[in-house]
Amino acid sequence: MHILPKTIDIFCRVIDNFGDIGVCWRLAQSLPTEPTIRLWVDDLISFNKIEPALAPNLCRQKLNGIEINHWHKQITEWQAADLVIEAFACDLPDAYLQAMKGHTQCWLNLDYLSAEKWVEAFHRQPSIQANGVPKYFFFPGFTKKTGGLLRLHQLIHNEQEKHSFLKTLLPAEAYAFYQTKKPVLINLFCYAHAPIDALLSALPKDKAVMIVLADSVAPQLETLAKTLNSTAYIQRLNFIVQNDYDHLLQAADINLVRGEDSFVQAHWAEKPMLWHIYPQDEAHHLHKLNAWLETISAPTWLRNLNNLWNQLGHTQSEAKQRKEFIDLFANYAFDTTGSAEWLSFQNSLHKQLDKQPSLSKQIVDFYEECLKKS
Ligand code: TRH
Repeated sequence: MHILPKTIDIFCRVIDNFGDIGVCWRLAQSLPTEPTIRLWVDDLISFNKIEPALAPNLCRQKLNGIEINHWHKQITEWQAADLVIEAFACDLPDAYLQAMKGHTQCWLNLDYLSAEKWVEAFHRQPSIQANGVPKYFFFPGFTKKTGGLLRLHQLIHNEQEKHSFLKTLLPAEAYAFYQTKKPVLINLFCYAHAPIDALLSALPKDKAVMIVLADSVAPQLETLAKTLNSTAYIQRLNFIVQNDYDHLLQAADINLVRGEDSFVQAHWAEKPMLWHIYPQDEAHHLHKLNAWLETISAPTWLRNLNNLWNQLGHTQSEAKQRKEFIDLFANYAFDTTGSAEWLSFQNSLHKQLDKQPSLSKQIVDFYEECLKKS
């Protein structure tokens, strides 16, 4: 029998894009339902993009059992929770830090995901804070010595469910194309510098392909497709609800994902995936990318594909590298033998990750440990 906190506060500051709120919203919904969970978010407009049921003008509202609060500077009175999750070192208000004294049993800084080795040594380490409450580093990750991953459950179980989901997601004309041509469905989510021209050039001429993407992603796609005489069916969608995006990950044949949250969730979809990682100074993101590829024991072709997907658009890429990407993607995503190998790799990776307790379970277990220590 677990001892659960009575109250959990999750603090989220939106830096840019949708990953910060994407992770926090997913985490809030994946924790046990018994405690009162309050999610404090400084930017409800971004939140509303991934969850349109949320009213961005309300200071407080309840959604899916979670109390959502607009976190702003004018709040002076705080009641601290038993378990406090500070997402990505977002700096809690001074008055809240004071309210934590003698009340909060467990305070976690939930860090960004990285498969780099050093993470294991820092995971669960305390750092003493001025208010006397120990704060622990909590790192999500792919190995036993990390906090695990946010878990996406099976949402689409069979062809019929896939079709009924796509029927509601896609405009009628696009769904008719999907039904009749049975295209390879690519879910495309990447940053602006992705080598879209190379992607289009890798698509087969003898197979139908459909690319589904959100309105703001790869704005040059249609123009490039015209220039390259691509026959791919391109369907743009308004930014969709996070839950629909999760379904799309499982309905697609290939997931091209980015950031942190879509990247993690794509692992559970068991489909060929490429990661377009958030670019960082001094190309640190490439270390992170390769740390992930090393951790999951990716075969060489997959390491090359991911590295090329991230680097081609960035530099004045050489024709040789472009050709390498095009050949690799064409072979492994579309050729029968190659795609079977990729699928089988993702299946085994899924099995391996499935053995690891989820991030939310590890957080709740850690709370119990904190109680024992106090
Ligand atoms: O939006 P991102 O690029 O966020 C990134 C990462 O968090 C990165 O680590 C961080 O440093 C940077 O922002 C500032 O990509 P990510 O993490 O995949 O988050 C996107 C979220 O949006 C995810 O929860 C899925 C969701 N989503 C929708 O709900 N609807 C959509 O149509 C799409 C395309 C995504």
